Amino acid sequence: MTKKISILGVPMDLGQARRGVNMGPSAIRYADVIERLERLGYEVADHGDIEIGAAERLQDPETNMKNLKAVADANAILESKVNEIVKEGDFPLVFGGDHSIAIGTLAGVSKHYSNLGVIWYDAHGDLNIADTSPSGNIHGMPLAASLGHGHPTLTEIGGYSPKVKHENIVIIGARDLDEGEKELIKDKGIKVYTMHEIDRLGMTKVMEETISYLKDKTDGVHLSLDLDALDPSDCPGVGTPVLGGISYRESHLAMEMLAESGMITSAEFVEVNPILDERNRTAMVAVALMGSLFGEKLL
Ligand code: B3U
Ligand code: MN
Ligand code: MN
Repeated sequence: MTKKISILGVPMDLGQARRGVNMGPSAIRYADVIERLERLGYEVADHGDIEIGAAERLQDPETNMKNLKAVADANAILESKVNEIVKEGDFPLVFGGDHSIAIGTLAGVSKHYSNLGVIWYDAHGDLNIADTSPSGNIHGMPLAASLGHGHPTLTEIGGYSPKVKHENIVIIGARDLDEGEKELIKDKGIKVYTMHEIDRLGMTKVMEETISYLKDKTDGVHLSLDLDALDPSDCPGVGTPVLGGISYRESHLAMEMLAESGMITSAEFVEVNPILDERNRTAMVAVALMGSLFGEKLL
């Protein structure tokens, strides 16, 4: 892993309906992320937040997608910033914002790899397209868009599609999937570790399998970590909490195993909503997990 980390905040809340997730980047910084990473020996450059335009909160009448243009515009800016960071040889570490920003992050990262792998750590699949989405919220669509499914306004960000292949992704922590998402998973044979497999196999085995599944066929791996993957008792500050999630301890183990693997080349931590949180706990969990991802050890 490179020793230089470039942080980018994306105060985006237009991909979903609840206010406050735009303050996620501030909450994460407030939880001392820079100090924590510097203590591990990294050089950390904070590039600040990208600007999110004020949008009319409108359901696009043609597409059933909320704030489509504003979400796409922000992701186009994010794509170019992330692209620059990777070009410089730095590790891009992106703070959300809602999960719709993964479209721009992946667009900026993926052009630098011929076979990017993606670990999608989430209670949800984020595999909806407008027709299958129950909500019209774009934060439920970024993985589909990155695979090339859905509206061209989203799939073509960065000027190319797809950003990732179906066989190069692993979803971990799923426990709330819509019907269309289930069909896509079955149809394409997407690798998913639901809570059932995590309980049954244990996180050690899940991560061993994930790492060996991606290791030989990818030349870089992006970690897209939605804090709602964790149980709401550990991470209450998220917009769509789902009971029965991954524990704080299991998540640390997962991050530690990824650190040992040395395979992660970019990451984002999304859906931290300080308004719904208890004393910034969810942001503090995010920062603690980043510590483990970047090699923090007790002894
Ligand atoms: N699958 C639902 C709910 C959802 C997706 N992502 C989050 N919630 N965070 C949807 O609206 O697409
Ligand atoms: Mn998500
Ligand atoms: Mn989620």
